[in-house]
Amino acid sequence: MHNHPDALFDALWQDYRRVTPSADRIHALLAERESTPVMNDHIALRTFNLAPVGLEALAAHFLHLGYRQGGEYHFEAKKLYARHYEHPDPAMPKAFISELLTEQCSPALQTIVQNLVAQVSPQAPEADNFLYSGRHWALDYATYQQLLQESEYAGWLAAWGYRANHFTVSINQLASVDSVAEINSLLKENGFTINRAGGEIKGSPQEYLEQSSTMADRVMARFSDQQAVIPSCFYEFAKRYPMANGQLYPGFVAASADRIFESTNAQ
Ligand code: OOG
Ligand code: NI
Repeated sequence: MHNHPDALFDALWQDYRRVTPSADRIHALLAERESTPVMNDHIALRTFNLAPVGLEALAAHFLHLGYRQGGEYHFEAKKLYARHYEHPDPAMPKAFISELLTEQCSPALQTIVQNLVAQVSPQAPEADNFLYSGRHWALDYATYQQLLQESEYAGWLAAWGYRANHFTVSINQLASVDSVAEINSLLKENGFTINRAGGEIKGSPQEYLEQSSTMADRVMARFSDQQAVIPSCFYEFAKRYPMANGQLYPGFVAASADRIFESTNAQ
């Protein structure tokens, strides 16, 4: 496992930008306007709740780096459970880790997913590079389609495996942009597509968190029997507000997160 968060986040970013060209372009657009580096609020990771790849196996990489467990979140309709992890140094990005509750899914999905996870070597999740190691299983296009029909999340995860599902720009740290509404205008002026599920701005100052995201890029992915253009990853933007004690809200908002998951849906 990595010994400094910067090394982990740099490696995650290099992998993510390769499959998310729009994030790379938006990052450049922002960096050009800013005199200090663009900071990340959080990243998100996805997994199945099966050994050896359950949420805890991913979280171990962050605990090793001095992160602590934060809030937990339930998504009943999507059959997901999530937790966030935060570092004592608030400049370090948070990690939002979710897992698919496979036992709540159809027997057909369970069989497919058990077969995928059985191909993961038991030692793999402890490797330095696990969180950006991609897919650990063979997957044909028809199986991908079958998973997608039941769960967009399962399809995405089967196709892309272990990597940052998104990075999130911290609007609080930007000098040239003050609000989610402003970021959204900038994105639209530059031709990017915003996730409109539940409205372009998710959350509110009353919930201490406002967010928006792009829709995932569509890029060529390789399956065992063919290649196909499918949704990859997206870019997110977050503005946090101070709570009564003056500290910025450190958590997530389940109702907003529920719609942000849909940024990887087929458009
Ligand atoms: C995570 C969606 C939730 C947030 O900021 O609320 C989220 C995902 O799509 O894997 O990132
Ligand atoms: Ni997010």
